[in-house]
Amino acid sequence: MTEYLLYGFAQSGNCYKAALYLELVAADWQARFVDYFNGETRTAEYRRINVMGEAPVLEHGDLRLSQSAVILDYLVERFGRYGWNDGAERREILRWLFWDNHKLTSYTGTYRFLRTFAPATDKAVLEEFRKRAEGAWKVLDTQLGRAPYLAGGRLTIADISACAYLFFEDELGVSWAHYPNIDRWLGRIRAVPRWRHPYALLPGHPIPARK
Ligand SMILES: N[C@@H](CCC(=O)N[C@@H](CS)C(=O)NCC(=O)O)C(=O)O
Repeated sequence: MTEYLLYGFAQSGNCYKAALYLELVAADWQARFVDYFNGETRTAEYRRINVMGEAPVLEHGDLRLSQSAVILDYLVERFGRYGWNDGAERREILRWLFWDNHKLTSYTGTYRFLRTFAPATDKAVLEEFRKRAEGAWKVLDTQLGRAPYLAGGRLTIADISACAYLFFEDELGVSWAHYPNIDRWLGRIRAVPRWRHPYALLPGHPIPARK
């Protein structure tokens, strides 16, 4: 049995945030596939695992955690990597984690879902989410023009969180060449030893047949 069990699936950038951390630190972990596209997160059994009905969930011994930012915070506590050295750094990391969850991942992930996975999407709704995602990408690009990583000079869980959905550029219909600071930052993250694309790290790609 492995030490860490991560409930997740390949299309989920939120699950990838935890998976990427575990992989980068060479943790003893494995994935437990969540069949999101067949409705598993909406079942009563899954709601007993996570009342929020979301993946990722991380199990470590008797502990069961949800919310990717909480999982990343816990993993920093366990492995001591990609975290903070003092209170000011911790607050800066938290600032970007909250921003990512609220503005970057939420709009980018929803836009990608509507564009790539939803059976039919109203054009105006799609355009609205694109506009909001682009607003977040501009903020990110500006910050990354000031420092190589979100919270300063080195990779932290803020970057591990914020980068997740941006590796799906084909499905987002974006070329990061239009956001040169994001482009260079994604290149730096890709170059970290043990980095893998979400579709290579978590089970469920391509999407299994509908039941
Ligand atoms: N803020 C949460 C978001 C998690 C989330 O939205 N997960 C999606 C998959 S990417 C999910 O499981 N959705 C299930 C549903 O809404 O039914 C986190 O960072 O963990």
